[in-house]
Amino acid sequence: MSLETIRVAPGFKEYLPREYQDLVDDGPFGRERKVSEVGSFKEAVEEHPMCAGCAMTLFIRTAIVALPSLENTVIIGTAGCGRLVLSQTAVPFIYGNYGDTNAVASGLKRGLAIRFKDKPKDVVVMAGDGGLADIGFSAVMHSWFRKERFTTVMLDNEVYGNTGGQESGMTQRGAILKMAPLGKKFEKMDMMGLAKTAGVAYIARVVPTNATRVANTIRKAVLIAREVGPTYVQAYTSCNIEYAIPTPKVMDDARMIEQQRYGFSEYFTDEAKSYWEHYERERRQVKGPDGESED
Ligand SMILES: Cc1ncc(C[n+]2csc(CCOP(=O)(O)OP(=O)(O)O)c2C)c(N)n1
Ligand code: SF4
Repeated sequence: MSLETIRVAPGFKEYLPREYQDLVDDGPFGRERKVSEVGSFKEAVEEHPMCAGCAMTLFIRTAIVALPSLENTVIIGTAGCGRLVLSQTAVPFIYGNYGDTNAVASGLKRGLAIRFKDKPKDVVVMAGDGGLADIGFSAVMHSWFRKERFTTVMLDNEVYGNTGGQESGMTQRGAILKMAPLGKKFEKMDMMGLAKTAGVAYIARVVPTNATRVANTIRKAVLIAREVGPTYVQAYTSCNIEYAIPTPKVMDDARMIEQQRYGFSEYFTDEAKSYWEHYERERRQVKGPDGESED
């Protein structure tokens, strides 16, 4: 989406509906948004048909608001629960075939770099653990080895949620699911370790218990991908349906899993680290001491 598509011709604004005026004046485009603003504008994510209480929705909503440049971002998703929200956001969305996301993103990112030489266009893959660690595994790994400059976000609910509860490579060993009634026999895949081996520039693991942290992680991942190389964010986005987590307890589960085995962690290559330190120094000079985060 280009800002040009919402800009109003001089003299016409007062004749437009109030909500269109709001979109131009206070909408999410053309400026940095804070997570505390979620709910004060509706155009980033309006509505979605996901299950009540689904933590994946919460994560995606925060991640979309945190994108450094909404109007210059394309999201690639695929089959799986996440696309039910992703296809309803105000960010252009491409529905890749299941397993193809990182191949589609590679071509798109390269094409955008040729077409828009002077304007950064960000590409972000957001897909489930089945889509990325199982069926799309090869395309993910090769995009990382090729150092493609886009961000891969895994919505890790540790199950195939959309198809009713099959185990994925990211399911914990021993987990019993509707379609894995004997319990998973193998360990959860170490995708963060594989990302490191493949030379991914920035790798982070996060749980949506702290919206500011999610936002800062996504922003960092997208900006580092823009300038340095591939980035990977692995987010625990529990499936309350397949793991039978009572809706009011979804965040209790998230906090417990975070404490037990999914604590926030991040890794930078040397190049990514020095780029990020430079970025934060510059930003502090413009915005003051708190420039790098919303805390
Ligand atoms: C090539 C292909 N194989 C299988 C499917 C069927 N399918 C749709 S969604 C899905 C599982 C989604 O699981 P995951 O990627 O973990 O996302 P979640 O729904 O858990 O968020 C599968 C196997 C498909 N759409 N295309
Ligand atoms: S099936 Fe699970 S992951 Fe999918 S929308 Fe429902 S709670 Fe969320």
